[in-house]
Amino acid sequence: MIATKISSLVLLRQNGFVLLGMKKRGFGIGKWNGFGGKIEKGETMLECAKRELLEEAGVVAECLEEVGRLEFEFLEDPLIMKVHVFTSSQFHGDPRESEEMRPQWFPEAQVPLDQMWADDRLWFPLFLRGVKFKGSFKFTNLETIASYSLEEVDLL
Ligand code: 6U4
Ligand code: NA
Ligand code: NA
Repeated sequence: MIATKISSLVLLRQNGFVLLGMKKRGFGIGKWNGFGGKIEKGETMLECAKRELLEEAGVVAECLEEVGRLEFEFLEDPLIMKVHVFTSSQFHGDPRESEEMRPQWFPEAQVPLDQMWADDRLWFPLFLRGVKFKGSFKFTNLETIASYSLEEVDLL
């Protein structure tokens, strides 16, 4: 049996800025990333995205839109990670630091791609252009992609 882990990832945008969080613990520690986490029993993907954003950044998003689907595999690890990427430019509350994340707004032209997951370098340009995307990435370790596919799609 192949185990699958399903998680959300939320990237808020406003006035030419993107909100990222410095991950303070757990998977991806030390990297800037969107906010998100594993789906819980009985919850939809959208509910998961909204809950994780509130828990990790203290922000309530209105009308999150799903813009991307990503799949990750690591060499010699049978687990497949599926990540649903959401965005919104409408939300309530000022981002505040949580136990998991330290939020910071970055100008779209100065997203710290060298301190993010290696796949972000590949799909962030599509995200910033506002197109939908699907990608699949095989990592050899936490920093290196061995092979991948990435495409723009009309429907996810
Ligand atoms: P919980 O407690 O569910 O929040 P956590 O370990 O933070 O646990 P997890 O394992 O679902 O959550 O993944 C952490 C977050 O990082 C999710 O939002 C998905 C995201 N993520 C994982 N791999 C990624 C990758 N290669 N590129 C990327 N985001 C990734 O941009
Ligand atoms: Na998380
Ligand atoms: Na979480």
